[in-house]
Amino acid sequence: MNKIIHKFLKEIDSRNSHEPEFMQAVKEVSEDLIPYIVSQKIYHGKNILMRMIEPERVVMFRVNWIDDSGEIRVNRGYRVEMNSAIGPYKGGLRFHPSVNLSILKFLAFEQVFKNSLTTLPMGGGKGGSDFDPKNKSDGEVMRFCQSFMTELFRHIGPNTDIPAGDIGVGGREIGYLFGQYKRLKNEFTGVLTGKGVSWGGSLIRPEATGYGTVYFAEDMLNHIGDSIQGKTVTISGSGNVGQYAAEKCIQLGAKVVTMSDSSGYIYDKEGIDEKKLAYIMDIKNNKRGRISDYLKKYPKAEFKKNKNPWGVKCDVALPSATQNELNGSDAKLLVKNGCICVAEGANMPCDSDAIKIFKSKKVLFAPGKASNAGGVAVSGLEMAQNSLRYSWSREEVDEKLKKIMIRIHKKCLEHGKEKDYVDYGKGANISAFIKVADAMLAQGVV
Ligand code: NDP
Ligand code: 2IT
Repeated sequence: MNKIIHKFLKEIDSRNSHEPEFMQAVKEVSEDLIPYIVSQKIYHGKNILMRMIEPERVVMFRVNWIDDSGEIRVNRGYRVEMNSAIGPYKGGLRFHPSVNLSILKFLAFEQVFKNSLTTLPMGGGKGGSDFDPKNKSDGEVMRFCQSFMTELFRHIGPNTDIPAGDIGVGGREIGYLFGQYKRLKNEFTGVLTGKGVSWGGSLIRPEATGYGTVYFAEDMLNHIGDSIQGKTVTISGSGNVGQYAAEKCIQLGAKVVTMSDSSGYIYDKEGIDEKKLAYIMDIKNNKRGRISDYLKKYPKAEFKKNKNPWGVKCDVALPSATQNELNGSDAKLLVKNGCICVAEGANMPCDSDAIKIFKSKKVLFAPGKASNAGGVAVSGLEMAQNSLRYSWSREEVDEKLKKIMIRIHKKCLEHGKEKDYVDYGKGANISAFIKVADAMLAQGVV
């Protein structure tokens, strides 16, 4: 079996060797899927995984815009349309200086599997730009978004490709992008998700990824007869996912002791309560400040510059910032300090060494495509509400989100259950694969 996997990855590598993040994601999925495919007559010999790895379409384009000093700036825009077997392309847009094709292909590839797990009819895609929204005025962000959409609009549509937010793209950016799409097309449609509630957005969409991640951690803990109540939790990131993961942990009676951003982490040993979290939300969302500003109001907390929080003792860890932010040494430290559960809020935050360590030590480990699927699931619910020209209440959406997370957990058990451990990664990969592969086979070689 190892030989077959090795040969397959060698072929993929010869085409994509300059894309390390994409290769990392492909390797992780292939190691679970190839043994399964080989064992199933309907999938074996159809080159089905090879077809899933090649994006259906990639669009790259120039984005010119003018900054506040009158200077002309040039950025690069992308949309990776990975797979449309089970629905229109769906996935976020990331604005961050690190964005390149490798990162967007890994994200689009993961999105195909994640969207399949949600049980909703959504294919997978991802896009973005190397534009850095940090330290830009609202006017600069607006002009960039308008220029970005002036090219992107011809490739997307409510039945073709429906982008949403990701790192650096929140409610403000979605507003500017939607405004420009509407103007260009003269159409008010659900072409983006994460919209404002008064103009077609869904209640709970901002909360959904973070809440869903905590619901999934709770599902894993419940499965072993435990719960998150009373647990100490470390969280990385303090953006959309980190903030609402913290909020749900607090609501469920857990103690959140860390949050971070790219400059370091804060450790509050007394716990970040609702009032303190509201202060963090104000710093990050309104003032667009740094996590270290937390100490201005809560000086008893500590700020560790340029460090990640994985050395802090915890029961549950929720990495919710970015890819490869938790490596093998971090995983060893977490295990040594008694961590029993890791649920990825971010996409691929744990590198492959870290995942191996969690599995070998039987730590409950949820891959992002399962645990952070609540965000795109509520995006799917936003699309449904837009089609119905109707909106559901907070309670209704939250109830649907909880049920979807429980269903994803069950799907992971179906193919990931081992003697005394659940391999959630394997369970997620196989369950997600089956739905997409069956649709691809039914639709022929296209
Ligand atoms: P935000 O932009 O709202 O927040 C990102 C957070 O992560 C910030 O605190 C940011 O710090 C930190 N961060 C970003 N890049 C780095 C880096 N290279 N090193 C250290 N810290 C970093 O993004 P989201 O919260 O939306 O996204 C976080 C993760 O969750 C991403 O992996 C994203 O793909 C994933 N995700 C998001 C979903 C969503 O619905 N938004 C859905 C599913 C997954 P700073 O402010 O200093 O940059
Ligand atoms: O990674 C993700 O799932 C997202 N950024 C959300 C995608 C979406 O379409 O809501």
